[in-house]
Amino acid sequence: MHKLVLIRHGQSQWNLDNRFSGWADVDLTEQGMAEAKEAGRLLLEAGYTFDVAHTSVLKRAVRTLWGVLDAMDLMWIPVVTDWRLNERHYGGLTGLNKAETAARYGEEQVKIWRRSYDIPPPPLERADNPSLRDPRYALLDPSMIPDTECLKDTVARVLPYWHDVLAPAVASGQRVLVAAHGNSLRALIKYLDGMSDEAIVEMNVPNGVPLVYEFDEAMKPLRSYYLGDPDAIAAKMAAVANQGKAR
Ligand code: DG2
Repeated sequence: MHKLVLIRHGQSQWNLDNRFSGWADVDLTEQGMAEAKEAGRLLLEAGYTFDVAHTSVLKRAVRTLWGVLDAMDLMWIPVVTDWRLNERHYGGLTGLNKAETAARYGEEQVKIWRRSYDIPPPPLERADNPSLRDPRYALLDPSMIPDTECLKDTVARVLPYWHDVLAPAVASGQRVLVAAHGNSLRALIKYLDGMSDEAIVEMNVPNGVPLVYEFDEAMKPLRSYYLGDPDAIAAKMAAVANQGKAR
């Protein structure tokens, strides 16, 4: 049996401020780093170890990975960063407050922008897209850099990373940890769990909680489960869902 551990980064400054983050490179809060360390402690206590770790090119995920690995005394393992694990690009919503956006456009519209499978938020003007001038994307063909993304678009870049990089590593017996984001993980989870476009709408990923997947020898997912207190995890998931409510 093979295992894979996924983790959404701990609380970021813009999670705390309730702002759409997407590709904006916001850092963790103190609570976010504490969540990362706690996740590492839980993994260690449950007997997990890792041979390799993968994360996005955004510091909230990278720093979460550092916190988990530090708590596990595994800072020496190889770490791969890849833009395909980045958060879904939030387009013209990037930086806006989610509750204020709901008050202005309605909660239904914000839920469509946050959770619909194939309706993207309004795009950034191409010329205003800061990622085009960001050195971390310099080697990327500019046509790959989005101005906005719906979950379907995110699936289209996350799944090749799964098929080409992550799944072969897990299948070869490597113990793999992935630190990523709410929606890049929803893209992967949708695929692994065979969820419909409708079912994924109601699925929210809590910050800083390890999610374990078990696979058979043919890499068929057998089951998945979060590590930690179920009530606390349910409360974190509900808090994510409620971020789109007008307050
Ligand atoms: C959040 C997810 O991404 O937001 O981009 O604002 O995981 O990087 O904090 P993350 C963002 P929602 O889709 O849950 O609103």
